[in-house]
Amino acid sequence: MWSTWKCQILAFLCIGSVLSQSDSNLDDDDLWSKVANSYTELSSNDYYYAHDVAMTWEEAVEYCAAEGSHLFILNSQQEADVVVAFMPDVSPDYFWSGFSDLAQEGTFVTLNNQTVQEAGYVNWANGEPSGYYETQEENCGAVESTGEMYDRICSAECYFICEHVTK
Ligand SMILES: [Ca+2]
Ligand SMILES: [Ca+2]
Repeated sequence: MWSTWKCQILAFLCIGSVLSQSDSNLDDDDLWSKVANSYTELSSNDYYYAHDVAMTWEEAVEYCAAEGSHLFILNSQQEADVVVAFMPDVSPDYFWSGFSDLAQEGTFVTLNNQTVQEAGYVNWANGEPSGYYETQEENCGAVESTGEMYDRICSAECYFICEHVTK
């Protein structure tokens, strides 16, 4: 439980200047073409970038979208294995992932509106999803460097990994 608290005190960076308003009328392919070189292809046509700034879950969703990407979504054990190996050695060692139960309490869906079961990877940590931390709701998805899944307070500021699948 201390790691949730620790995550919240990582609020040391301001993202306001990172997302450029002028990019808002570019489509995903244009956005992606600007950042593709900085991503790592971990499996065929599947690219990732681990951002070393801590943001809230919704800010991280927007940040990835501004790169023509999405918060990473694990679709198989094989993908989990390569992404976990790719995770930088930071503390706390978990990363925002593209799933939440913001729409319907208790039903965790990905940013593509698939349940996590449909997406293909379910590996909750012991006692997760817990729903609450003390009195605060936990609705946003994170994956630890063990590959285990957590729900976390959405306004906590955490590191995150963006994923881009090429067509
Ligand atoms: Ca994926
Ligand atoms: Ca939790």
